[in-house]
Amino acid sequence: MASICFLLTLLGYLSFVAGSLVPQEGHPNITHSLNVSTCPGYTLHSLLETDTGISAWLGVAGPACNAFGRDVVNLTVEVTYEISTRLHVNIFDTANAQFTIPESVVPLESGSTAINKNNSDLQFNFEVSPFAFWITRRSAGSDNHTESQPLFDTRISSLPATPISPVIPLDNSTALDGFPLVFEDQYLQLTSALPLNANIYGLGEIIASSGFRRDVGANGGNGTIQTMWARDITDPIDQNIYGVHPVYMEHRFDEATQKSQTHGVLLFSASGSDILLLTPPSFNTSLIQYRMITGTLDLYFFSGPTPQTVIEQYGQLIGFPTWQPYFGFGFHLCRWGYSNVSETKEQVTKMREAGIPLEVMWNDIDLYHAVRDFTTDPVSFPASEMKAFIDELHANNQHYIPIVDAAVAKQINSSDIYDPYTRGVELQTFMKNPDDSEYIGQVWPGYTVFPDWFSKNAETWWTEALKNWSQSAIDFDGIWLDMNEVSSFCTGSCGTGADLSNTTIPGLFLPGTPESPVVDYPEGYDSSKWGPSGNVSINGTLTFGSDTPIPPMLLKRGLGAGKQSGISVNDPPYAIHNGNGPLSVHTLATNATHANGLIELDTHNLHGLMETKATHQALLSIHPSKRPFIISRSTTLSSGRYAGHWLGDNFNTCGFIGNTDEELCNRWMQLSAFMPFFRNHNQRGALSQEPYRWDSVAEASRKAIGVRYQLLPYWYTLFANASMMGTPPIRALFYEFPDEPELFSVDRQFLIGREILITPVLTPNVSTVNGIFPGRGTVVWRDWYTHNVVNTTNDGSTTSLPAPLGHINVHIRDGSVLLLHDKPVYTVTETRAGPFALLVCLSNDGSAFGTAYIDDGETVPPTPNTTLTFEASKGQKLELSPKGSFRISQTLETLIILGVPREPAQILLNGQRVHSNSWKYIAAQEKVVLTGMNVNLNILTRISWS
Ligand code: MIG
Repeated sequence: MASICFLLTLLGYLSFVAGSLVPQEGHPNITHSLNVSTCPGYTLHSLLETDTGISAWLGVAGPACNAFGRDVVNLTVEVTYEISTRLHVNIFDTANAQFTIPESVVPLESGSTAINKNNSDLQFNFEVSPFAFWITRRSAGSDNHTESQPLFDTRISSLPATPISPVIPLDNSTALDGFPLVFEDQYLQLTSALPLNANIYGLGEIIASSGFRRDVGANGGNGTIQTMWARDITDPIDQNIYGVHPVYMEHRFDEATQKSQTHGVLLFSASGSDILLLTPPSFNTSLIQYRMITGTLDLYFFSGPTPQTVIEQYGQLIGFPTWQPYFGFGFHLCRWGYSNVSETKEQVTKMREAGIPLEVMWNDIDLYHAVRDFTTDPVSFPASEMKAFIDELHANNQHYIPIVDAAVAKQINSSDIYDPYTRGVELQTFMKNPDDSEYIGQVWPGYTVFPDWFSKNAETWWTEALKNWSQSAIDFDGIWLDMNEVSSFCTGSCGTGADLSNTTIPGLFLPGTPESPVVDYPEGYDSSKWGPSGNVSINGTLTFGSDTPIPPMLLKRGLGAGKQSGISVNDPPYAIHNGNGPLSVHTLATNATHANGLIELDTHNLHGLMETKATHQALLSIHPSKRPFIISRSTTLSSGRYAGHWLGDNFNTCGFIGNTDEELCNRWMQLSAFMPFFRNHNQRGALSQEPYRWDSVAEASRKAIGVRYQLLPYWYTLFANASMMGTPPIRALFYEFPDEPELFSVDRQFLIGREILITPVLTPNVSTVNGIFPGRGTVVWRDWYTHNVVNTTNDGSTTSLPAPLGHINVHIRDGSVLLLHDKPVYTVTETRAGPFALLVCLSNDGSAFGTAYIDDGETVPPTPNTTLTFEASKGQKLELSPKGSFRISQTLETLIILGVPREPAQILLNGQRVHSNSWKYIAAQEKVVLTGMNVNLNILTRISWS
């Protein structure tokens, strides 16, 4: 029988497991919790060890505790040394009854590879009873102090029962007696020691109050409960949001040697879960604890040893990011509330009149007829007019992207023709209730059904719907996937037995309607000056009044904990800390059923990925030669193979929720120009915020977009490297400078690739910004605009930079060579057709290096491509060498070399003296500029100066 101990109150329990985690109200069904620490753990009974790994069999080590489900008696542990940098530890129920992510959903690159364990960077170590394991780095020890502590260590589970040390004072009556391995059908728990106050990054998707570096509960931090449950919610702080990524990176720095090493840990799971980071009082380690409600404990360890290599190794396993088309890097304009085709067209016209490049025009659900997917409204967006409009965009080298919502409208009656629904019923592609009836939820169109991505015909049906839409009216260039967490506005199958003709949703009004005005203005907004429209040019003088920083949003954290009950998949015994409370709120009930019998409880977190994957396939089938351009709101492990992501309903800057103002939009348009996906999107009913609305924003946007478009070959190369090797295009400063601890928490600046440092303004009403310049004085950083060398500090402290409104700080690292578009014009296609420029920033020793990946920017790889390598060396020479089969038709016209200390007497281009009219020297920036070069990039070119 179950030995269940109702030991602690919720509060006591939380402080017990989570140090100083602050409990908050909000979770409806929590009254008490169980003491999992008394669970028996497991004993290793038998073992088979080979050169490439270990198979071990475990049995439960004592009376079952059945804490939040039933203890699984027999477990198997498979340890595989897959490649030298990756170790796989899979702990699963020997009976194989638990849900695991099907290979068809996330095909891992691991396949059946295995290596001799002696060739692995990582080592698996274990203890028999209670079973515990720890992962070490083979190279650790001798010259390396950073990792005397194992990378991962579950021996925390074998802390002596009583008396225990150290004692955690709880409610004065209870003491910690360990963190045993728990493996039940509805609850799994695994705990590992981390270094005290470890540097942990990842475990998304989250907007964490701690910032990029996660709060492990040391040094006065509260610790972290990261809940993994995809959720449609307007960007709260510290709660689960749209995506689920149970992977983290730990960066270890050793004070003694001043050196660092990084590793990564992936929990390959789709389970609803809580991942806790905590430091119990008086512990000399911090902890990570996984608490899952389904699945198995399937772990992968990546040895790094740098942040960048960890990310590459992770990509190598789950798949690299998809290839993006070149146009995707252009500027995108969108809003919810362009209510008809002429209003949409008007944006395109106004953008052109203002000279602000517009690459892609978008429409939101306003486009639809009766808010139904794959339709156009016959009155406001007639198909013929949309067709003509999109044709015109294409003729102007511009693009068009519409939204697709995840839920599909249910037909109201038999005279209501809606083919995507009837066809789906025919092909059996929709989710069911446990009794096999149709699962009916509710979204904007009223009652809806939901694609069952596990059903046999789902992908065929989806492709057909997208193809019909694209051919009949909307010849799209990409697809925007919204609401795919998946979102449903009612609880349970609310349309079952209901009056289907009733499509009004009680209490739910579109934003901007009289019932739901958008009243949220930026801090300091003065409606008496700017009126309700806000779109008043203020001629450069900021009238914004306050210089207090924007306070963080303090939203309630939903709180869950264990609840003993019978088996009900709509109400699992352990309540993860879902911000919405019960799992089925604002999404499908967890008892919704898939064609193959799988329940939503197990598969919920995969919905977005599966829809994205199906859409990617559909787009390939519609335009086989074109790279699919997709953004998805919900993502999980491997979503990047098929699509990009946008941030959902973020609060207003020139972002989504609420109203914006001129200053915010100005800063935000400039910052976003240095993000991979650059889109201005707005809520229905809020103030208009297109960049042409204010003179200052228009000017700031033109300037920042100009820089972005110059840098497109650089962006494109970074993304090619991501698709080929998993190298992250956007980098935290410490990725590039891993031994500088002052950078470990820096998240208000970032690097694009290795070379470009962005220091945005994130506070109102300022004209300077403090930035840190990594390298502690050993790196020469030059201003993008002036080419002046920045006077940086050598102690890792910050430097104050001028940052008037309309200026974003961009700096270039030395030792770099950047291929640029020489003269950006209105669209990406036209910009691409123009000549190139090359910017060389010599380091102090006269060297510099760079590459550029070039192909047609459109067809699906493998496709002809050429990599240009640029190398400057001490002998005052520069070599440009091509490799590959793609013919580059644009010439190199301009070359700028920075860091040439003296004016050269002569410059040679392929052995020929360059005429003095074609180059100049500017002493203040140590700059040589060559113009009108007409260099063919398909052949080796040598330039030297002396
Ligand atoms: O319930 O389609 O995040 O970008 O504009 C809101 C309307 C649905 C949420 C998306 C947002 C989009 C909005 N959608």
